[in-house]
Amino acid sequence: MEPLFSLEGKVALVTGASRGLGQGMAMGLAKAGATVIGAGLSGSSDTKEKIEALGGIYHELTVDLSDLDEPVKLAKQAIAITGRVDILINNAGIIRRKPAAEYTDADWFEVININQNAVFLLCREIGKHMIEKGSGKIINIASMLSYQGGLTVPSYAASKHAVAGITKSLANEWSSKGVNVNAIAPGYMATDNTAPIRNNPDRKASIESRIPQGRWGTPEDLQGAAIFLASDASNYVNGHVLCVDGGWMGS
Ligand code: GCO
Ligand code: CA
Repeated sequence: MEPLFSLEGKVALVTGASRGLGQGMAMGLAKAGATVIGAGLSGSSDTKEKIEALGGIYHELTVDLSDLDEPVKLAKQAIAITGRVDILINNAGIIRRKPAAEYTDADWFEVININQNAVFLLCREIGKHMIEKGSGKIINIASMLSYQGGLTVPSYAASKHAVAGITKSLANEWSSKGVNVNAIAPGYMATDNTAPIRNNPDRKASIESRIPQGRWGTPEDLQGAAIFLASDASNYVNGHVLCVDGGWMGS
């Protein structure tokens, strides 16, 4: 592999790595040579098998990021495994689909806690460690709803706008300290998150008709962007939100 993109010798912490986009990005980083620490809810996951089948090294940590004591603990546990974390992908996220007037307090706060508050706390904890060693790559997972309001997903849209804000504000502070903070904004991806809208024929057709590539994205579609933003190839890229969306944002 072109050395600029190599992650040989690097250690990556990926949240929500047990399936979907997190699993796809974890596999991408492993293919580029990184040791991956995947954090997720307890339960079955085939990420370890998949990464080991690629010849990669994978460590699994169990975490429930709805508990805001967990990010600090997770950061400590992850750093303890090899003594370092060079790459952080804040991917774990949830969504609640309901008209705003029917939202419960939990529909608001649980999404904000996982998608926004836990993201900041993990950035802070791992960021401190990266600042100390003078280098690091943080990749936050944003969304098309970092730009748009979406339909009946108000806490998700708010949290994803916040992810873009966290990314830009930390980039302003940490770019001079060797820590690159960027985000990936996936487009409409065929994962659990979008199953309800893919199961609604009208919504599915209207989304597909707006995607210039004419298809839903897959976890593999994020691998190139993740490797780029995790590697030396992006050393002069800071505070950027990279849309990987088959053209959605321009359409
Ligand atoms: C929606 C979708 C989005 C996607 C994705 C878009 O209802 O508009 O579910 O929320 O999940 O984040 O990038
Ligand atoms: Ca607690």
